[in-house]
Amino acid sequence: TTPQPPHIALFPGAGMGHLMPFLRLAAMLAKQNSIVTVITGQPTVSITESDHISSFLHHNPKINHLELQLAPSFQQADSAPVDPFFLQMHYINQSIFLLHPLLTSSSPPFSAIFVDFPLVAKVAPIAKTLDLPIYILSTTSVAFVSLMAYLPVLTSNPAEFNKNSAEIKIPGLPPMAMSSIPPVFLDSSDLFTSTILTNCQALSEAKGILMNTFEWFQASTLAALNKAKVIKSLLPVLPMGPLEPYHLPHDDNGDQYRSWLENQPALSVVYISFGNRTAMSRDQIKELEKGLENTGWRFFWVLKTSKVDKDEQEDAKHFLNHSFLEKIKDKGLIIKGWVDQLEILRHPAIGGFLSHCGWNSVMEAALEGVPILAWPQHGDQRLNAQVMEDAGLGLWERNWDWGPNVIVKGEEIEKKIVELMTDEKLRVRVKEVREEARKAIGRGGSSDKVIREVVNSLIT
Ligand code: BUP
Repeated sequence: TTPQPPHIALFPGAGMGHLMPFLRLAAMLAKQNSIVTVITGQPTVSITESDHISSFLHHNPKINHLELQLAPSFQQADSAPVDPFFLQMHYINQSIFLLHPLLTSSSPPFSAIFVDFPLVAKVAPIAKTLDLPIYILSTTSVAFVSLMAYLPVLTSNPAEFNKNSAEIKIPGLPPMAMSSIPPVFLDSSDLFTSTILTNCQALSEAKGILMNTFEWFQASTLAALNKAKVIKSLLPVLPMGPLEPYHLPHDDNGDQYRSWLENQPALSVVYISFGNRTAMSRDQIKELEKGLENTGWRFFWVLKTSKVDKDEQEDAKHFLNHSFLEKIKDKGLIIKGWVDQLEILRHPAIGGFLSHCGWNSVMEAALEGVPILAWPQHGDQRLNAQVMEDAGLGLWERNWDWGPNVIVKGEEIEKKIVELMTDEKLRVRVKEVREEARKAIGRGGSSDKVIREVVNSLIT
């Protein structure tokens, strides 16, 4: 009999930072002749997610889509006190009984399911009854995965893991500064923390953790995990990134910034984005304005002023100082709303990236060879910033913080941007990072081999 291509289900949780890597992997698998079905919780939290899913499916007609319809009582109330993206993960988990019928009604039958970490504990028993291998697709760094995997041990030892600890020690890894650990990890009843703890218990149900990273970038942490130094029973951690970007045709929305970028000299522009769910305070926006006004460098700033795009106010000008807008009109562009980040990072005018260090952003900067100035905020971002700095992809000013009580001054921002844009040694090193990233995903590279091995193991 001729071998049958595997049919793989991909099941992301909530937020663009989760959706993008799943769709990237979906497109890569489809190119390698797998049959691919993407499962999404509906309705999504943000308009950006639903628009992006539609456009992706429209341009990838071979990829199938199944919707897990969340019960109306689980759909988001407007004034949810908890982060709406975490809440959505919770609602998807609450509605997971709908997954079994979705999986069994599909033809040809599924060969495997690749699932987001926050969903694994609920999906694993269903996959087991169907005899489906399950893999986790991680959306963060290996460092943060190690921390999550070790969290049950940490929380069971409050004498060493408390707010007065200076650092934590995970076997096989360099110590981690307590300031880089999300403070909510000290509270096991917090929704984010309890979700992680619950899903850690199901880690051994999966066959492996697929990582959007490459061997060269995080070699020592990968080795520590895979040699079972961190957690004895941990499953294989499989670096298969940077996940390859797919191309969606332009929509007209981007015409303004595309023509602006075309008119900027090479390596003259700092690209500024803190991700899709990070709203900056008005006071911090003022300081960033001052810093940008004084650097002399050109800039492209993607401005967010609310967590969920539905709540965004129309006009960026509303938030910015009128005199600032006048002064910078020849050298700066401010966009409110979604941009094609990867296309921007790839543009020859871009010389640096002021970033929150969401993991996808770090991998995209590595792939395009753009040095980062890290300004992490919460969650995995400080550990990601550390990994990024250790790999030589950029700079991180550890004193910079976010939040109601900390405002980073304009002069400091100005100084660091100048450093980022003029550090020639860094630029050389970042080219090397880019070469290594491309080698990893090129034919026969370390990441390419991993993805082929996983797919081959699913062919029947
Ligand atoms: Br914002 C923004 N365009 O305008 P991270 C983001 N992205 O293409 P985190 C755009 O979204 P979240 C925009 O390239 C990356 O692939 C970006 O993921 C893309 O951030 C993804 O960098 C964002 O991992 O997610 O914090 O995980 O943006 O939802 O906060």
